[in-house]
Amino acid sequence: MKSMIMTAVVAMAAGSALATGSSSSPFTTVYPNGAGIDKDLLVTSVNSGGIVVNSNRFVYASSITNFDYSGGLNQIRTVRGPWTTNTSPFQKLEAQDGNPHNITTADKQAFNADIRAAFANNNLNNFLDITGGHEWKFEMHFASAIRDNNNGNDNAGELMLFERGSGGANSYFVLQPLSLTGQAIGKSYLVTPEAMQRLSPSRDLPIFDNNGNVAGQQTVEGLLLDLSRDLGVTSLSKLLVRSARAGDAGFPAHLPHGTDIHPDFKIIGIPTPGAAALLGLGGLAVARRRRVK
Ligand SMILES: [Ca+2]
Ligand SMILES: [Ca+2]
Ligand SMILES: [Ca+2]
Ligand SMILES: [Ca+2]
Repeated sequence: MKSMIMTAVVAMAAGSALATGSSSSPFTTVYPNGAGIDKDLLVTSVNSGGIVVNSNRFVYASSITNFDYSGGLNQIRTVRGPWTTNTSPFQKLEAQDGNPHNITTADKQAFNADIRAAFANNNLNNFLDITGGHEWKFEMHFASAIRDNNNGNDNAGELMLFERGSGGANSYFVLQPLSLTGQAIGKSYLVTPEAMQRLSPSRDLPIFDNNGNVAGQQTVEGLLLDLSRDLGVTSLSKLLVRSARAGDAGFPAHLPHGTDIHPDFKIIGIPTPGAAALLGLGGLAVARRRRVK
C-alpha cells in the first residue's frame, strides 16, 4: 500500500514537472480588472520546484491570533484594496475601535481579523503594511496543515511570501514554526531582501500615504520556502511571524532595532503533490476515527 502511494506521488511530481517547462520566475500573475498599480494583482499559479500549483489550491490563513505591536500611530495597516473595499485602500490598526487617535487592546484584537482578510486571498494588493522598526508579532493558523513533499532539502517550497519593496534594509522579519499548543518547533527563518525573486512578469504595487492617496510605487517580489530546509519541520499548521531583532541569526549588526525595516507582505501556503496525498490520507484517518466514535 505504502509503496503504491509513493509511486503515485512520484508520478504526479514527474508529470507536473514535464508539463511545466522552465520559467524565469516561479510566480505567475495577472491584472483581472485592468493594469494599474492600485488594481487587483492576482497570483494565479506558482511553479514550486517544477510542481505547478494553481491558486484554487493555495492554503490560506484560517485565522490570525495574538497580534501585538509596540509602536505609535500611522505605522501599521492592512492594504485591502481596491476592489475588496472600494471606500478605502487600507485599514489602520489604530482605527479599529472607532478612535483613530489611540492604540488600544481592542484595536489590536480587532486587527487579527484584518490581517487574516488581507492574507486569505491571492490578491497581492492585499497585504500587511508596516512602517518603522517597532516590535510586532502575530500567529498565523493555516486552514489545513502544509506538508513537505520531501523530508530532505528540496526545491519545491510549501510556503510563499510576497513583499512590496524588498530592497535596501527593508523586509527583515522572522518566521517561527509553532506546535498546535504554541511551542516553538523546528527552526526560525529570517526573511531577507536578498532572498526575494521577481514575479513573472515583474509588477509594482502602490505606496499609500496616510490619506489613502498613491504616493509612490515599489516592485513586489516573492519567496518560496521548503519546510524542512528553511523551517526545520515537515508539517506546518501554525506560524509565529514577528519583527526581527538583534540576536536573530543573520540579522545585520548595522541594522539595530528601530531602523529602516519596513516589511509589507503576505504569506500563503501551497500543497506540493506529496503533501496533497498525505493530506488525503490524514482526512481518511480522521473520518475513520469519527466513525469508530
Ligand atoms: Ca484606536
Ligand atoms: Ca523538504
Ligand atoms: Ca518541499
Ligand atoms: Ca517593503
